[in-house]
Amino acid sequence: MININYTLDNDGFTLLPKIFSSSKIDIARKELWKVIQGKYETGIEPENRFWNSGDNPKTIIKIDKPHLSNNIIYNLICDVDFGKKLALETKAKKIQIWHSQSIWKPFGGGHEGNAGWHRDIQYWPFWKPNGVYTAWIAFSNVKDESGPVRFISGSNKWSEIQGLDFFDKDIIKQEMKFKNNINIVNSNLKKGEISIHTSTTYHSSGPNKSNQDRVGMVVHFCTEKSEKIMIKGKNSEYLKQLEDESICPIIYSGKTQK
Ligand SMILES: O=C(O)CCC(=O)C(=O)O
Ligand SMILES: [Fe+2]
Repeated sequence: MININYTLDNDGFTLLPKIFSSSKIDIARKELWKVIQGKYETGIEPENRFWNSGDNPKTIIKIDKPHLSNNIIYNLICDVDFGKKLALETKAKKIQIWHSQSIWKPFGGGHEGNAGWHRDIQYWPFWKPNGVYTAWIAFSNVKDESGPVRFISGSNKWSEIQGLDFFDKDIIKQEMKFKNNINIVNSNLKKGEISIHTSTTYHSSGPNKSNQDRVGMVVHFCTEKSEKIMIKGKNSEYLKQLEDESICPIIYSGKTQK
């Protein structure tokens, strides 16, 4: 259920009403499945695959930048109302998508479906934490039993906890690093609804105990307030892609709305 009281500033996340129609989502979900199966309509491979045909069909399926491989997915995340909503919520004048992922969690996979506790900024050495966010678009109805993304309210203000990782499926062990009295909120969304979280908000997701796959399209975006960090080595040129809107579309460019 949507609780509009969670705010990016106080809680580090917010849950928003439906933006995408169910029919649009259903179409995009079918296209996403094609990308997962290795069928690339544009002829372009996604940036990275953490699952391939023949792998365990019950484990979490993560594909990076599926929007490169399919125009329906690309067009969906460029939706004008989506861009406006992200700008409104982040009080930004410009919204540019710089990365995307699909996270498909099959039902019945137990802990294989887990995504371990992490904050997104830990994977982005080239960004300062402020002004970079993640939107999660529900491609299926997500309930307590589906293994929803869950956020620790207020963890956007915590200092970093070492040793946490998305790919660690041992969530119980990870949670021994947390203090008592943390407030974990399930991001239960209907198909077409979205959540947004800041780059420093801790989140994870557990097993999908429902009888339907839980499917999310993850959109990482920056704003005019985002600041780059110059780094050396492998990813030193990563953000050069921002110059290419076929990879990093600007989906809102206008006045501040709040
Ligand atoms: O979909 C999930 O379970 C994890 C998503 C995630 O890590 C994110 O949206 O940043
Ligand atoms: Fe994440």
